[in-house]
Amino acid sequence: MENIIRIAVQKSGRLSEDSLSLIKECGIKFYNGTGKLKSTSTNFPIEFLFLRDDDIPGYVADGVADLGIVGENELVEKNKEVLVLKKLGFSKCRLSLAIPKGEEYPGLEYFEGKNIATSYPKILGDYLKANKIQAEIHEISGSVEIAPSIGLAEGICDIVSSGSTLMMNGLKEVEEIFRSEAALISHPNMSVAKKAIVDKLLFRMNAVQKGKSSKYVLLNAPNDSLEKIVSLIPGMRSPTILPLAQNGWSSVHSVLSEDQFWENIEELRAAGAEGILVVPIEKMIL
Ligand code: PRT
Ligand code: ZN
Repeated sequence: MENIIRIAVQKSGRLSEDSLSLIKECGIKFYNGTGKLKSTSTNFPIEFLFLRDDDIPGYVADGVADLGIVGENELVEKNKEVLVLKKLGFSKCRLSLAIPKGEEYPGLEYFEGKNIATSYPKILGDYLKANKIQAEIHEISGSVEIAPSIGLAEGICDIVSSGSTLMMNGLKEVEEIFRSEAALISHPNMSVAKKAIVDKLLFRMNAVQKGKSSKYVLLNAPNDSLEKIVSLIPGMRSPTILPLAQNGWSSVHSVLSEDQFWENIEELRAAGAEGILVVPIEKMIL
């Protein structure tokens, strides 16, 4: 079908919720009943396939799905021919090497001749090769972190987020080998009609992402410090300045990144700004 695109998203797991809320924030409506494997939007030409994340790169490479949302770790590991259209900023994690807590770690040479358990044999293999370390890779599909304690391997290479799983299993992180976040991927050769739909979706996703990282700031300021305040919150084109009912005061409205706001807050207050409101932005189109 040419006038509809198909996107593969994780059925249930760490990527699912953020993937679906991003799509909803793009104004795309769909029914996501439990146990459903397929769904079609009621107001945008897109169909959803709910899959295991491991299968997403392959489905997109084969063209069964036109788009997919998957972790970069899975993407690089599966090594399929797809394009990365956009990094999505959620499901951030790292792939790291870890060893038993009590072991001395002299550096990567620790792993020379050792056994390493992982679910990421390709990424680990490439890393060891690039660093000229000869080690045995023991591929297992889950519960990697128990491998050292049951004598299956001397070290592991696994996804780490907070680090608490490693700690609970008496392990310590010694090398970070890969950083990952969720990415929007596409089939490498899409028809012009499908590309046009994907462009529409990307336009919306960009607006949502820009909105999230920006804030709408309103504040009151004495007129004699307006110049200073405007320089601290320059906004998209320039701030809006409205007179207050009280003589000598104005209300200044601007849009800026949250980081920029916090960096300048003391200077804003020192310049006489008061009644400062910071409001979230849902979508932002420049
Ligand atoms: O069923 P399906 O195959 O679809 O899901 P899955 O079980 O393979 O994957 P899932 O849902 O666990 O993770 C999906 C993606 O989320 C991963 O491919 C990563 O890109 C990303 N991600 C982000 C994580 C984590 N954070 C994470 N903490 N994936 C896994 N973990 C696991 C890790 O394997 C380890 O067991 O959480 C543990 C470590 O967490 P901390 O916080 O204790 O360090
Ligand atoms: Zn998986």
